[in-house]
Amino acid sequence: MENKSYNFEETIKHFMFEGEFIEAVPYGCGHINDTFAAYFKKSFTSTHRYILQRINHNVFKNPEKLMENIEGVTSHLRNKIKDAGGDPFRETLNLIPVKEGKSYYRDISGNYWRAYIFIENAKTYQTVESKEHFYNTGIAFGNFQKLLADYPAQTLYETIPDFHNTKKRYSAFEEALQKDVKNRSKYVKSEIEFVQKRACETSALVDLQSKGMLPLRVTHNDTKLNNVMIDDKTGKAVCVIDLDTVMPGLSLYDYGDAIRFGTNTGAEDEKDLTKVSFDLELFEGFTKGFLESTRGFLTELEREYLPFSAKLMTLECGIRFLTDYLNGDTYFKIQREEHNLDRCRTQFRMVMEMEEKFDEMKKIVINFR
Ligand code: ADP
Ligand code: GN1
Ligand code: MG
Repeated sequence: MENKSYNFEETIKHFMFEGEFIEAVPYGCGHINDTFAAYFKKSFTSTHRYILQRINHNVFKNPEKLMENIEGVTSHLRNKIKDAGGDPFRETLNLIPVKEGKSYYRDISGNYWRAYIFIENAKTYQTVESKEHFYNTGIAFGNFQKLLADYPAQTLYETIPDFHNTKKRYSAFEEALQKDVKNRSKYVKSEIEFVQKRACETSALVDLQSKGMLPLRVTHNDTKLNNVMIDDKTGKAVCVIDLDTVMPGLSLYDYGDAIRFGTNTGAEDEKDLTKVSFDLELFEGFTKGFLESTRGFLTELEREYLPFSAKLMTLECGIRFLTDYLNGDTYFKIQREEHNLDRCRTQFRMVMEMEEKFDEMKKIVINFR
């Protein structure tokens, strides 16, 4: 996390937190928002914590509308969870109200803050621990779509328009390449060629959607492994978090992006590409969970495109990292020079392996019919 100093004392005064504020420490490893664990003292012996987040308003241009989405979606999920006899304080995010009556606080510097109940006795993972772990993640993301299937999608604000429009992501890459503001294109000739060779594939899903062949659903759109909290005791998924990009989208975006991140045997930013490979066993685990929890509503064409979506979402993410590298690292947080380039290279390695194993991926999906 960037070394920014915030006036936490002032910010926390506006939320209906319980107890006496102790400190806020950076938490998690997202690339966009700033997340903190805020600790409070209730008595001499007990402390508790909340999640406190600064919304990145360079990325999310309208935080007020974004928060309306989150309020609507979490309250819908809460009702469904209650009806099913689940725990509404643990199985979905719960916003802490702000004293002025809103769900967020805007500080004098223009930063937007929100807070959530901290889901304890559960955690997120940066890499998959076992096939079972990824199977449970598949269930969680499939279930998330199922619970939101009757949500009025037209009321959702598009927090980042065309977020998974891979065709437009490709155009943004071409524009960055043409401008080449940092004069970096000369260092990435093979990566550029890699993307250009696959240009014609980038429009496949958006074209099917615009022809009405793939249905728009309420989707999460950022289905990284670390956006699912796993219960420490049971190993089962407790809660899908990070709801900033919940928007109308394709089911395939959620499936594909989860496969992109979770089936990588290395880290997303691994420099040593010999550690990066596409794990077909894990692919099978997630696919099983996702197909089990979406049974009954996924269409035949959606199922058919699952393997392709995994490859496309991986290519898209690599294109985004490469674009940001060419633009001078203005979007994703970086911790080192060439961080975006390292990330881009892992994605392209994964794309290559998925291309090699494409027939096996297809067989696995067909097996779960
Ligand atoms: P980002 O957009 O930066 O990825 P997230 O909303 O995913 O931010 O939060 C970052 C990390 O904080 C998560 O990976 C998770 O470990 C933790 N986290 C987020 N919300 C909660 C919560 N309500 N309870 C416990 N941990 C949380
Ligand atoms: C960002 O915020 P985080 O780290 O969960 C990005 C995703 C990318 C991901 C790559 C709003 O997700 O789209 O897939 O990085 N989120 C946004 O790691 O752009
Ligand atoms: Mg996250």
